Amino acid sequence: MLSTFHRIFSLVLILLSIPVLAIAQSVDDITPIPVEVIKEARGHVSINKNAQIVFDKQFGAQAEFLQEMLAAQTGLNLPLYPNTAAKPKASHHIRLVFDTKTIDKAEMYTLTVSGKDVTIRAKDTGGMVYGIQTLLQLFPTKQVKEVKIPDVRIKDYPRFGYRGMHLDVVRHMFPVEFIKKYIDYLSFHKFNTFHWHLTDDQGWRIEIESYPKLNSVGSWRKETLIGHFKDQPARYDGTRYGGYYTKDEILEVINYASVRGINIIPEIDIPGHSRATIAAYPELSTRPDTTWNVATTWGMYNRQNNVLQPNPATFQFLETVFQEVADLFPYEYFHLGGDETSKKWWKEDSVSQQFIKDHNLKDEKGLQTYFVEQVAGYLAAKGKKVIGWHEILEGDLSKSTLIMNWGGEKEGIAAATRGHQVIMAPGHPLYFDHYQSKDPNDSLAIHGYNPLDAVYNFEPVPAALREQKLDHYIIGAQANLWAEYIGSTAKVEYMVFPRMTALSEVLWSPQEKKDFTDFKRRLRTAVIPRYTFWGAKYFPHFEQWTMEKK
Ligand code: TNX
Repeated sequence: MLSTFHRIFSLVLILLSIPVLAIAQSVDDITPIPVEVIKEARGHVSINKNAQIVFDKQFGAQAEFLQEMLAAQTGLNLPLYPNTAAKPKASHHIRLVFDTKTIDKAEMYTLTVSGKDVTIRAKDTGGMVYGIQTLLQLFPTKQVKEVKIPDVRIKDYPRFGYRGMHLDVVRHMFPVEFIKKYIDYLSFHKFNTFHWHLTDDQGWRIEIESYPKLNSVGSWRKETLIGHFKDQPARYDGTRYGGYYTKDEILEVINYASVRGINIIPEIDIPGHSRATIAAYPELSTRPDTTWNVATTWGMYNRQNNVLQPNPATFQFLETVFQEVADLFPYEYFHLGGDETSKKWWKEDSVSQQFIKDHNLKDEKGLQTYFVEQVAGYLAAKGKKVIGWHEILEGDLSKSTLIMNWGGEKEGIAAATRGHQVIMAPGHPLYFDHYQSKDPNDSLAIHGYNPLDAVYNFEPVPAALREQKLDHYIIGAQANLWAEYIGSTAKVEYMVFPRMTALSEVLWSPQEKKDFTDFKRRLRTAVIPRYTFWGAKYFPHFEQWTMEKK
């Protein structure tokens, strides 16, 4: 006879044992879908607290990353051992292997679950991180004592070398903790680039030592517009708004991103979008005697003066500031903006007109190119290459400049035909600040309609370029998130999820493996549970709102 105590005791044991052994998530749910998955019908590898993470020295930081992520996701806290060190015998391992022999592409990884081990092979940080992200997708998002991962062999690498997400931190600023979270979101989705839009008319968001008024004046605006910028009459909230990231905070983000395989492209937007700059230093404007305010509304183009004047003080400023920022960021590329430079203010300014004559420039477009070339020169002195929005092609530009095209196919084709590498970031469908539904009650967005299927079906390489064998000029694509109408981190998530997940598959997976129906299945079964696990908001009505739905 069992005593009551024993009965209760065994009941407790049964209850406790429910989460002890969890079945792995299905390999069929991995998103973005991998290049090759070979399921082996044989067995499985059990990962429990006795398993070890064994890493080659190149991947020490990624081993810690895996340890941390796995512990947060499942409660399994596995010990770490460098491959060279003596270690206690363990029955199972997760091995992070540096391998330049079998891994023959950049950012590639293989993931093998077989025998007693899970093995990830890569030859660069990106590849290892993506292998880890895939592995983490095979674990459940709940506390477990042990997971059985079925034997499998995965071989995976990206379709495009540039896979970016942008974030505007000017119109609204987001805390450093959220910037890190955003980087985690990028890394999960196997993106490799975070484009950080740091300056604009409505504020400077990066600490600058050489020109301190950029922060004391330029980082703050008196108030912020309420509602859409076209609403009449315009209404303002009456609350001072602003701030900037210190250099220490930026370094913290750079370190965080580097462990996770993410490069950062900082953007300082010139020679337009410079209202915050001229508010701090009016001598750099076409009306040096004016007291400018940092912009409090949106959509300044041709409506309010926001351009730099070509004068010696301005070029001194640009050289000093761009070089100061270049010293902070360890990457190859630097974004100098160049979008929406209104020619109107230069036309009205005698100093600018004289400068155009003195330098034998054709017109205001030539002046814009002059600015770009000057800054490109300052950055070249620091070993950097430049990226600019496609409008910088209005003039004749050196071929090493990378073009970020927010126009359509036409602009992309024009840039590639002129021999520039191009990142496609067309307003339709890759502006995630545009609506994802036509529901009049949907949360306020700028305009436009970019539902999930438009993003998923987007093809970065225009057919015309493929026919002319110029497709290699398209190095990838990026979605942009302008923050005029994005006042909270929850709204950022709402606007990017699930569209960013769709873009990740456009950029990572082989074209022939894409399947929107299966993608939506994976969204429902595996990705949305991730958003929930992260505590992230997302747009839930993506089935209902499609390109057909007018
Ligand atoms: C145009 S696209 C801009 C941004 C705005 C955005 C709103 C581009 C390079 N410039 O300054 O925020 O439209 O969608």
